[in-house]
Amino acid sequence: MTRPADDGNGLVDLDTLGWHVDLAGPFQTHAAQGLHAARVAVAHNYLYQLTGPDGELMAEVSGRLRHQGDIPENRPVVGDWVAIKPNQSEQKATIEAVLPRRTSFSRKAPGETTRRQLVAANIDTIFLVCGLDNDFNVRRIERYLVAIRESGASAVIILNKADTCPDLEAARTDTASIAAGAPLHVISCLEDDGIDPLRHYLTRGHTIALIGSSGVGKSTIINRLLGVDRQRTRTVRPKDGRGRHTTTQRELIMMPGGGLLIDTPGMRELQLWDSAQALDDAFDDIDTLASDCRFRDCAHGEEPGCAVRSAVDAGQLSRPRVEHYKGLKEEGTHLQQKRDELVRIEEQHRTKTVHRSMRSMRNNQLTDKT
Ligand SMILES: Nc1nc2c(ncn2[C@@H]2O[C@H](COP(=O)(O)OP(=O)(O)OP(=O)(O)O)[C@@H](O)[C@H]2O)c(=O)[nH]1
Ligand SMILES: [Mg+2]
Ligand SMILES: [Zn+2]
Repeated sequence: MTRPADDGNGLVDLDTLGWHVDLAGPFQTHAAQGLHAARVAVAHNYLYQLTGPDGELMAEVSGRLRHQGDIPENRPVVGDWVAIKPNQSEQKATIEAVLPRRTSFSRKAPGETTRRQLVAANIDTIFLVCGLDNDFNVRRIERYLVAIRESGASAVIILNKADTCPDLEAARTDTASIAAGAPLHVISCLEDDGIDPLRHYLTRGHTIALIGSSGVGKSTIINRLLGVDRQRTRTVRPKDGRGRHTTTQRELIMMPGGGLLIDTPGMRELQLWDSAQALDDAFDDIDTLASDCRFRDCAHGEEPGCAVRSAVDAGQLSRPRVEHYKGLKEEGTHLQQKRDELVRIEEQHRTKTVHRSMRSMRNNQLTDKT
């Protein structure tokens, strides 16, 4: 961890670390049991690097929490506030509870599974970083904006590698048209251009996570803001311009002048999780028009009286954006069906187990009587 101005003993206060007034209530019962508060800086598998008023500690979760951790969402993630029992002499601690999350960025876990994966918690702002080289893709930005909306954090779009882009104005205009109110920064880490305005977001206790594909320059931005090459970076592959997945863990970094940054590994895919409401919010231009469609459940296809289609035909709305919106909606519906199916199977399994144990209890009672 990089330390901000501390109390002279190397210890950092809660507010500097992003403590929020809403946590005081939930933490009270833990404080009454003599537990302390700390924040997760790095989450390894069942081993956590914490930072807080007790300094930097390695921690494991308590047996009780480990049991609850069978549900992945209950496991602490980077950015979480936790209640700990510190063991100062060994610079270790036990995590007894995860405090309620104010915001959390999640996605569908990669692969065939129908589970949520929590990426980071208690983030105020997400820097959505895109490269203006091969990575540039407004549809991908739209997708990320939905996930950010769902997280509860606010989005800031950063187009990096301006030095590689032959038509910056076109990239800026295309992005601004889908930004849905998110501030947009066009920067170049290579030429040290546009970095300073990003410092305005680094206020005391404010947590910012950098997310985006591999190789877009997330770690480079952190290094520029820090003024030292703390995070490892690596060139993109010359063959296709893709990143090499250099950052391998999510890590909370305190900025010397205030604020906290979370570096994250580049994402290969971002599949949306609870997206229905967030999707309508992030595409509120389409959602607003949809209220003028003749049918309430209009799918904006061939239906008569479709206000969305009319707007596209009149050149007031981008066709690819509408198609993408429809695609994301379908993706959400499909995922919801799979999740409902999973709940049904798990319910069936639970009922079977209960019946089996009731039957075995009855048999035992009969045996006792004979
Ligand atoms: N041309 C150019 N290259 C840049 C710029 N910013 C970063 N890079 C280069 O892009 C490559 C990838 O940067 P990283 O910071 O490692 O990217 P990352 O997003 O952290 O990637 P992962 O950790 O794999 O997710 C490095 O070689 C950087 O030097 C820029 O503004 N212009
Ligand atoms: Mg990185
Ligand atoms: Zn319609």
